[in-house]
Amino acid sequence: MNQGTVLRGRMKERGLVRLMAAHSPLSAILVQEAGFEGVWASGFELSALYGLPDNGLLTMTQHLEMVRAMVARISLPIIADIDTGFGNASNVIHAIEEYERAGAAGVVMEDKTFPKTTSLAGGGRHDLVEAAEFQGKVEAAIAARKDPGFMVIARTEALIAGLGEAEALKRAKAYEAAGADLMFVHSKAKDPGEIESFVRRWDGAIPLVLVPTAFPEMNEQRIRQSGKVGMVIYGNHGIRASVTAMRSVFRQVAEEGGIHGVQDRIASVDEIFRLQRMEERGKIAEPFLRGGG
Ligand code: SPV
Ligand code: MG
Repeated sequence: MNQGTVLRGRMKERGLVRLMAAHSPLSAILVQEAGFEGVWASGFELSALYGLPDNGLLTMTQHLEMVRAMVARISLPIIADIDTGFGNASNVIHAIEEYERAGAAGVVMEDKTFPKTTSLAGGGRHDLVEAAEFQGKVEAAIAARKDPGFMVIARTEALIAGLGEAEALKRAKAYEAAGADLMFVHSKAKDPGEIESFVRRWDGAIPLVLVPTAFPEMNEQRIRQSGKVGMVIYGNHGIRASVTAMRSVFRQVAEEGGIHGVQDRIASVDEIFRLQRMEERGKIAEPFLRGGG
């Protein structure tokens, strides 16, 4: 079954599905083991992994390759963050074909101009394309998918760009009319009020998607209350957790002049072997190994 269909099924069952960000197959494995319903192949996380800002610097190929590598290691549905769709409707068609073929469950595409500015940065230029142009891109995505289960999630950055709630609602309705399966509305307001107000006024038929990074007090219990949100994405907690953990361990080793003090607070080598499924893979190859090879 198509992975998008799997995720749609989980959403129906649970009301709300939870996606955690990953930037590598290993982090995706950890997302799966933690019990989330899906993986968010975040552009922000992958950019950070390369030590670059999330401003459209990575290519589609780089992101797609990472999605392929994740798909090969987990069974959980993966929603790919394709930013602005890498260009116009023609680029979107190509991207959808590639991401669907790669095994993604769907994509999120946002209504910014290319190159976009990362959403959570203070200030920055947040220019949006005309709603009609973005409708064309959503329609192109829908037309390009082979399996109707593949999810096309439209994302408006109207609140991020400071254009106000009326514009955000207008755009969201336009993208729903273009055929989007879900509507992601992003906000970087420190208070959940902005998003909660949008959610209250949303009268569309498709579920909403939220990323509560800027307003963490909006937990799942609170998100569920409206009955209008089908997906919550934890956008960058994988890369942030890894930075905190690595920094702390690296500093301790540097300060203490050895690794003796960190042994008990990091994963064991055996644990990494387990995550690599080393034993299993060794057994698979064993009958075929001949001679000294
Ligand atoms: C990402 O994780 O790449 C996102 C979410 O698009 S955010 O960074 O909050 O814009
Ligand atoms: Mg992104």
